[in-house]
Amino acid sequence: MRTQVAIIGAGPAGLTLGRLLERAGIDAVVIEQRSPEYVLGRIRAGVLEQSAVDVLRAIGVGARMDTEGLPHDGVELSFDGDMLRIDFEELVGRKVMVYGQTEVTRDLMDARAETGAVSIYEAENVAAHDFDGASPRVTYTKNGQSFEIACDFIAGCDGFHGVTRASVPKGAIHNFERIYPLGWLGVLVDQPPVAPELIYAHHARGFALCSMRSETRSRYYVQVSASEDVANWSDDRFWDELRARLNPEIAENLKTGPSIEKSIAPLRSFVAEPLRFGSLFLAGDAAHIVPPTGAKGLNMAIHDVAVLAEALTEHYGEKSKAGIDAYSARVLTNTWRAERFSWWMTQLLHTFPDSGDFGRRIQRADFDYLRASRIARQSLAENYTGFKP
Ligand code: RFL
Ligand code: PHB
Repeated sequence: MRTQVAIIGAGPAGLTLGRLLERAGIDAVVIEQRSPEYVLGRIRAGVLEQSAVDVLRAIGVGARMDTEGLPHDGVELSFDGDMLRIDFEELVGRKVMVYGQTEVTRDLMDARAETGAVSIYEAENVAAHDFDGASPRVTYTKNGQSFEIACDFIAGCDGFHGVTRASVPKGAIHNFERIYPLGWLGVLVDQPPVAPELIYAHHARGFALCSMRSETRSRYYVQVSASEDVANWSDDRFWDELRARLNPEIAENLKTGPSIEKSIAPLRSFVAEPLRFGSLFLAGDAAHIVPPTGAKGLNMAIHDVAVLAEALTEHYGEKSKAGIDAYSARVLTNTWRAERFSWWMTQLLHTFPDSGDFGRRIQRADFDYLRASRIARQSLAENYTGFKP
């Protein structure tokens, strides 16, 4: 088989890129190691920035998001039960859209199915070759048979544990990383959200987040240690711990029920540099990871592939290499901005084993500064809703 762009990975980055290229008349194939059901079963992000919403609308997959998504004008912070609302609309004139990653993925999959775009699921032993030379190709096996796709470009959209970044020679790539000694234990429940907006809560017992997927489905998280085993957390234990970390009046309104999903995600900051190696480009979680506190990962993935699609469109249309050459630098500028914000939100809101009394007082001072200063709140709002200079 031959295509113009071989996209490895059918998460939000790969599928959005596929759609962007399809719209630009560029031929692409998506190669994914899991089944469609497995991909849809991963419960992850919930918050889209305006720029991500704009991309999804522009590629014709925004209809369900616009009817079922929940536009939010702000979020609440809670510090040992003291509440502070960050009013995005009033501070920076922007909103965010609460719409699950699962639904974004489903909409993109449906769009591919409708146009007959080629996706290969359950591909094993996927490998990227010769991206340094003139004949890049992707190989894989399926049902015991070997396949090869010759292409012009390879898009590494295969997430943090994918093969593309790992196939770059060690000396050609520099990784920046911080691993936090923390994880988020998340629970999905068919109950109305405890409050109309998201609540990010700092508490001496640890961070908690109240989020949602719809008016009848809620998503909650509590900070746990990185080595925690999900099997130690009965639903009752989870609800007790969540209540203990929230403002008591809010905790009283919490509607609990049997969890329909429960999992632990580790917290990590990671950036690879550069993001282009000959005809191979890294995008999304394959290129960078942020702790989920700033709700940035999915938004960064959509940003990356929008830049990449523009560069490839320029290459095929105007025969210009400028976009391709600028890809890594453009994406890294946005990446480090989001890395800084996600790191800052994480250190403000979590409890760390080694921060001590001094660290806790600094966190409180940070919260009090937000309470007292419109400029501080504006900075948070600007970054959370997606700062693009
Ligand atoms: P994905 O979604 O990991 O998709 C990569 C795909 O590549 C496949 N793959 C391979 N395919 C072929 N061959 C191989 N060798 C392969 N290896 C892997 C995988 O099966 C998968 O289908 O990466 P992508 O597309 O870059 O998307 C990134 C986002 O998924 C991620 O950044 C977000 O989920 C992060 N995130 C959040 N982001 C937000 O913007 N807002 C949020 O509110 C938010 N909350 C979160 C989050 C992530 C979380 N977890 C679990 C890490 C909350 C959590 C708890
Ligand atoms: C979620 O709804 O899963 C979610 C929301 C906000 C975050 C992280 C996750 O910062």
